[in-house]
Amino acid sequence: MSGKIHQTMGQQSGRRSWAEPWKIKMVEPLRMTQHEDRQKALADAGYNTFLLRSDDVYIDLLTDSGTSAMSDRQWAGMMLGDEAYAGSRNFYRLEEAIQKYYGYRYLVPTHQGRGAEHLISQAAIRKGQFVPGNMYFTTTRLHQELAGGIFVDVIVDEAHDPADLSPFKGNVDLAKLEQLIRDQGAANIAYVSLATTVNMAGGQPVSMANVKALRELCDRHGIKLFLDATRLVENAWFIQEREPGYAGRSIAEIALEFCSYSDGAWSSAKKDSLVNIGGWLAVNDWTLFEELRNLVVVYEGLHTYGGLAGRDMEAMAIGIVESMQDEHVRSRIGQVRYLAELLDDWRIPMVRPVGGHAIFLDARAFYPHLSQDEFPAQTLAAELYLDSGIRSMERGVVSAGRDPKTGGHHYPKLELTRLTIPRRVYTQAHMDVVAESVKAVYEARTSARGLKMVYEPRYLRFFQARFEPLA
Ligand code: PLI
Repeated sequence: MSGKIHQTMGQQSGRRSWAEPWKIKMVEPLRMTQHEDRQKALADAGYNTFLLRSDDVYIDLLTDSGTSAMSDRQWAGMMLGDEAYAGSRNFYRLEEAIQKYYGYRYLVPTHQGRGAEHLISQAAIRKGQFVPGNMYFTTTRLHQELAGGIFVDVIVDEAHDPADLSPFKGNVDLAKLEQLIRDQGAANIAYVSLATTVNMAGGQPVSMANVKALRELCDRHGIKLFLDATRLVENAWFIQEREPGYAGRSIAEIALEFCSYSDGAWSSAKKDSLVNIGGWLAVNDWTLFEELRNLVVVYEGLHTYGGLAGRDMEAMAIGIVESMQDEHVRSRIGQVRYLAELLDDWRIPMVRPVGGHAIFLDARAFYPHLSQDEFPAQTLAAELYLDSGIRSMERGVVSAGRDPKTGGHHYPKLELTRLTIPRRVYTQAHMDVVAESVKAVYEARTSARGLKMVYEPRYLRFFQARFEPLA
């Protein structure tokens, strides 16, 4: 699985390919399907890729969450699970890994990322307070709103433009944040919520200069800064690649420095940390930790397991170490870029620069004849599945949900379909098949008719909404 990218992956001259720093020890057969099978499966699923059975999927690019392949060391670690109710040795191993690689003092494990989001939102938001963040994420914003907070997007404008080539499109616009503080008063800001590589913007990174400046701004106003560290490792890679002064620093060093500017973080370990389940919350302040430790026993489990088995914590501790190795991140992002280069050859519209975990196809550019009320990104995900059995997901108006005040749709500028690459799972040949299917769907773009929503759940509607094709 060598890559054709060499210049962009740091080689100086001549063709020197990169390859994954692992080999395959166990395989899982894939089922290929026929067009008629897929037509039926898609209709049964209400044209929502989340409602497909995975047995009906060929290449699964729904998400990189919990879908990565664990290493032999992680599987061996699973056998070392200490399933004691309290004080499992695996908790202490995980605590050590968090302290070493993320630098925070106190750890609260949770069953996954949204468990951690729930706890931090309940502990740190008072009803009516504002929560500025660098673009919303679905579960993050929902937990902030359920705790009575009001999310305010303070990301740089470039993030909303899929064609803008700025290197750090995940940055906070400090002027927007200052304005919010001036308008509402620092006491009415719960905390700043900073995502590392911004998922909904296309996996765009935050620069070290930006988080440093943010720290200073927060200190001036006495405001806390918490990270969503779910894809911090990928963010560190972009800093190493793009930010002056960081080319010679390791991913682990960069990640640790990044965290040092924050008061704490939460994470879905199902992404960067290479596990199928798990999450955490870690802070430096003892009083806040006490409150979180109080809440975790109500909603997740005892503070030394947080809804996880001992074996899950062991796999996570090992996954954290593996995720911070430069060669791992290089091949992970290299594979995403390999796919991007193939798509580029055919001028497929997508978010640029390409982010760390996925290709985000620009569904507006695919289907300029469809309005956002006809769900272009949902349509594109359906068309891709019909063409080849590849599963992607919508990241547009359906994911954005409704404004809790007005009840109307949020209409995000970005209307995207995400091809998310699980870590250490698919080969370069799979990427070739994906690219060819995207090309076929792009070539048939003028015949796409759009969808109407016929069932809408109350929360996080993109997971369970149902659609029908427009006549
Ligand atoms: O899916 P969870 O509950 O482990 O994590 C929630 C979550 C929090 N932050 C960020 C940036 C995420 O991307 C995230 C989950 N993302 C999913 C499931 C995804 O498909 O992107």
